[in-house]
Amino acid sequence: MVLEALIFDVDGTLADTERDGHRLAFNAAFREFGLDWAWDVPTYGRLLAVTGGKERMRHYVDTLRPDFAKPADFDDLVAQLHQAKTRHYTALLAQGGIPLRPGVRRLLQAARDQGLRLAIATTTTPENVTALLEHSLAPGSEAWFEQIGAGDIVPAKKPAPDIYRWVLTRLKLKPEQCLAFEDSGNGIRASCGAGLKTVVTINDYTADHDFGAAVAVLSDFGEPGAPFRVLRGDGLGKSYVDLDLLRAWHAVR
Ligand code: XBP
Ligand code: MG
Repeated sequence: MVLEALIFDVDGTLADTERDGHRLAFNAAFREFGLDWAWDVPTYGRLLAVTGGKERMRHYVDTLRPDFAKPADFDDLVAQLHQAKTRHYTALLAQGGIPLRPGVRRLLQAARDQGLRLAIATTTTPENVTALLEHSLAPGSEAWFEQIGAGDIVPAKKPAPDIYRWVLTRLKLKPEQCLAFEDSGNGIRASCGAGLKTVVTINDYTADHDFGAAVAVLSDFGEPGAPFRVLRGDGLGKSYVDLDLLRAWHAVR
């Protein structure tokens, strides 16, 4: 089948947003609310096992803060904290805080030039996607993506396949007509669960996750003069990901 569309995860895939983005924004929200919660780098790595910011905060309290006396309106508190966190995170992005990962801009531009359709399937909040695209990709670049599946649009977040299925339905495409791009174990369980061939670019938080189902696992997409490392799969002698390589991976049986 012909490759028609590329579906991208956001956090960890388009940009390294977790350690120095989301984590800092959570901590700023906790301080704003006078809470003594503070997520250091290793703790946040463990908390990433739970996708979704609201879900992650609840998981933190349930597993690591048995001492915290939950107020009767705990769900409200979580919702307010999450709104504050989103405000801190989008402000950080507006300051140009987080660059795209190597090769992301080039690949998106090449896909557009060649008429491949683009979409997003992410666990994060829609405002965060808009802010990242606007400030780190290009003003107005949200319009490059035909469908943006984000946040609470489906109740079951990754590793459930629902967000990918939602995007596929809206694109009116079969999984065999697309490639997905992910960076994490939860992400690839979601994409592969929806029947999508998946290319993985790892990061510090996800390097030891199980990517056995990936068609290729890479250090990053690479750039001319800044080659990627191929950790799994066949790089076909290339030093960076281009559309020919994506089409070759898409054709792998
Ligand atoms: C991203 C996430 C999100 C963000 C926070 O996962 O796990 O929870 O860390 O987002 P993926 P919100 O890359 O698999 O989509 O705070 O906006 O929920
Ligand atoms: Mg991710």
